[in-house]
Amino acid sequence: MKIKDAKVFVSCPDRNFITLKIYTDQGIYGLGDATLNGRELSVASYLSDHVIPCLIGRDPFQTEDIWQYLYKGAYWRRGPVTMTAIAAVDMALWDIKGKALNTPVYNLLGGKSRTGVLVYGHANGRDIAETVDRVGEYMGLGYKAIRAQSGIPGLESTYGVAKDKLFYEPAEKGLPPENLWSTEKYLLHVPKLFETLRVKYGEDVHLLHDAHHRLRPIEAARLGKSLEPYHLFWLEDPVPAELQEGFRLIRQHTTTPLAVGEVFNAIWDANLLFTEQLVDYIRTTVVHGGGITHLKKMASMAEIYHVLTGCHGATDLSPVAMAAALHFDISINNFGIQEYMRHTDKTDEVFPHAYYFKDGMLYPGDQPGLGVDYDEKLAEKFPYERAYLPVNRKLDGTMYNW
Ligand code: GCO
Ligand code: MG
Repeated sequence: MKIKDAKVFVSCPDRNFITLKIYTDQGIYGLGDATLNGRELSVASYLSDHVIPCLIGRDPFQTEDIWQYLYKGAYWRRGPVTMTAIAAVDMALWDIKGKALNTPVYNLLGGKSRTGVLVYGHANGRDIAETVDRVGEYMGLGYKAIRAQSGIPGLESTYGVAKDKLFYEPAEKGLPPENLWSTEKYLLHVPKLFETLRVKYGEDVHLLHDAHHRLRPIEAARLGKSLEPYHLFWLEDPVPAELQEGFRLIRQHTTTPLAVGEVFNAIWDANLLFTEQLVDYIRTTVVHGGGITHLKKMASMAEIYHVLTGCHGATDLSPVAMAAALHFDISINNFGIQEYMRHTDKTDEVFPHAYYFKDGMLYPGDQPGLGVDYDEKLAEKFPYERAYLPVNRKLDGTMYNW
């Protein structure tokens, strides 16, 4: 079998997605997600202008060799644009392999290690009362794990608080919106949210929280410590993680489990975090982490150091990436949890998929390959619309992490 052609599709069924389709000379095609929120078109160009011409004529079964060719062959290594492009190719090739062998991708990765994939949903509200109600709604929908975020008194907007009830979408049309931030207000507020949640719902539901890279290590240590009585499943992205050593300080002070890595794109972003056991969950997912081929290696390294996976699964990962994540999640031993932010109906119609939600779990389905398709005709109705993630400033105007 040979790769005959490949095409990049750009569409906006409620949000922008970049989808790669690889065609073979035997009529089988594979799909890959290449979406990089707010920087979508650069990955589309990387694929069409630089990667696709090198794929034609290659054997699509050679996932390892093609991965190494694209990684080592570019000379310029790593980075989100490169790794997202490589990931899209890798996903599409695994999809082709599964279809050609008539089996779901998870069977090629080791088979099922569990019956289903535990997921967490996103509850959020403008204040504690609203967030508490939303957590209740998610429990009513069957979720066993729920991330809780709430607006902060004195701040007009903050990360994780949606305009819509069920769908949280951080990117906004037009140029980047500006948010204002106060770490002190945040640190005073969050423990009250989790205290209220535990009093109301008890200990049976897993609760998670995302600090979205907004603290410095000693502040994260304080937050982790103050959340200990409420037994969080995890505290996510307490600090920006370029400085892996920064986690040593947090770790010395708190037993709240730590999750990190949705913006990582390679194993080297996490090696110290693993070898010094500074985190508990690694959040890198297929689309930004070099595909299934590279994520398998990251997860295997994590396994040695007692780190579990908790793959990113926000709405800016298309259903193709979600499917790939589920095949990966169900197959590895050191799976922890999978994030699941629901896509809108329009997105789901453009990407018909076999995976489904039931009783707090996602199931990849048993179609050959990844079990996702792309409705090109329907997608044409939704052309690309420029959108950006917000930027963040401290109250005095200093540029900060969003
Ligand atoms: C999460 C993330 C997202 C990101 C988004 C950026 O934990 O789901 O932090 O909400 O902000 O994916 O594109
Ligand atoms: Mg996050």
